[in-house]
Amino acid sequence: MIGASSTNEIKIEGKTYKTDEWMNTPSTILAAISRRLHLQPDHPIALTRKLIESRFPEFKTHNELFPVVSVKQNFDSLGFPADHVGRSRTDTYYLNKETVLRTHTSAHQADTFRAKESAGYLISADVYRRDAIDRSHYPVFHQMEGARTWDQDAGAEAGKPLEQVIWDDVAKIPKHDIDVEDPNPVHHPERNPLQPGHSPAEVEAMAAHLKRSLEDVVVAIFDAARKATDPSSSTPPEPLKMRWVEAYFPFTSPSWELEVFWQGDWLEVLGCGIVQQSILTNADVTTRKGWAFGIGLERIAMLLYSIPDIRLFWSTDSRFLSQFSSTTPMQRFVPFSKYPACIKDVSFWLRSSSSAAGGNSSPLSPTGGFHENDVMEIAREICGDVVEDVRLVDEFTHPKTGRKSLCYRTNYRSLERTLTNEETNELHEKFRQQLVSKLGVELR
Ligand code: FA5
Ligand code: MG
Repeated sequence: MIGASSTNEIKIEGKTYKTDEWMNTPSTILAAISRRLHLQPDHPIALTRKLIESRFPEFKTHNELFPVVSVKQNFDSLGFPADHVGRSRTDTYYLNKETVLRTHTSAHQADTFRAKESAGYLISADVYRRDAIDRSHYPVFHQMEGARTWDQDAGAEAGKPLEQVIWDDVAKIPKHDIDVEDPNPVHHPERNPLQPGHSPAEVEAMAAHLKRSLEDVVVAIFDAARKATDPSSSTPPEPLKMRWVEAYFPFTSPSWELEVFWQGDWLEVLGCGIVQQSILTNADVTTRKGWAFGIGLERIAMLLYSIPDIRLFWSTDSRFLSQFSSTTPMQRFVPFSKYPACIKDVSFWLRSSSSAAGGNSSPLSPTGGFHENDVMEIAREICGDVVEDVRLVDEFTHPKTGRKSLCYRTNYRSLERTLTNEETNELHEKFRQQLVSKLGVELR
């Protein structure tokens, strides 16, 4: 149950939150909280979660953590610098200055480490972000966090160096024969440094354990996808190609991302790294070191079932839901007929910087700055799931006035039916008008 009242309070599933000028969460987003796709027994997100969980049998699982968290949990506890873009209202849904919808499952790292329940844990949950609109990005999606730590005295107790204890654990991970691209050194002094107190040998062992565990997940997903019956008996799934790339997260070092080749392009499926020791210390876990990862469940489910568009996960159409079951053998997804696309452009002038600096501020961008995520949010607000993607197709600056013009191309297409002309025209007109009223742009 969601309710807003004039007293600047909002009620979400029985909990009351004060709202203030930081509030930027639309009711369409709040409505997603009750869906809990990762807990619906026959939903592909839940089935994907269970398949991944089965690769980590000794890990403790947490699947019911509430999505409203503090800025402290989501950012401060993880060492995000005060000026990190992730904290901005253009990227994150706030209820008030101190309270957000979690942007990632890492928001629960500190608390889960502090509970000291097990050497390994998994957290699956819905997460919320203002982001791009396309086939693999959605403002609400699901992540699974995983972490595994070792006591730094474990080696001494076993009469061998700690790295050897970790390598012994690496040997327990199922082997695969896929050639994985990994051109990066395990650590790099500037780009991907070791932490003080971490020896190169320990980090190499932890990195191997982390990477082998995650490769095992992707291989298991592809094996399941290959075995899945294909009722339409179309082309077989693509051969598996994966690569590791260096990454940066404030809460791990060194850090990496894993990408999988999918439908002609590299798709990022997860981020991971060696946990910053300060997080463990702040969580009162002073004698352990280890790794953490955060995986996008939709991205993995798309690989597993050949689901072509991330919006489908939110569909309540039985032509989608009836294709997934926990009791029958896995089937690849058979797309129902593809309905026609309707492409429309909108071009506009940004407010010139002089007027932006004046009092002419918009509700979404009180500082007068323009952010593409605001365009995305307006499109989602008006069109819901009828918008397939929105992309910048042209950009230029007037040589005399210095004003900047942008052109966005919107692809309107329902997954469930053919849209009428009147309907798309009406949506597009609303979209244009809200760009003006909310962002203060001038249509061309
Ligand atoms: C994170 O969220 C980090 N918390 C991951 C992490 C955890 C790193 C623990 C280190 C240690 P990132 O923003 O890259 O990282 O998101 C992780 C994954 O979520 C991505 O690889 C992708 O699979 C998925 N993802 C991100 N944005 C979206 C989106 N808008 N829609 C669907 N999936 C997304
Ligand atoms: Mg990423």
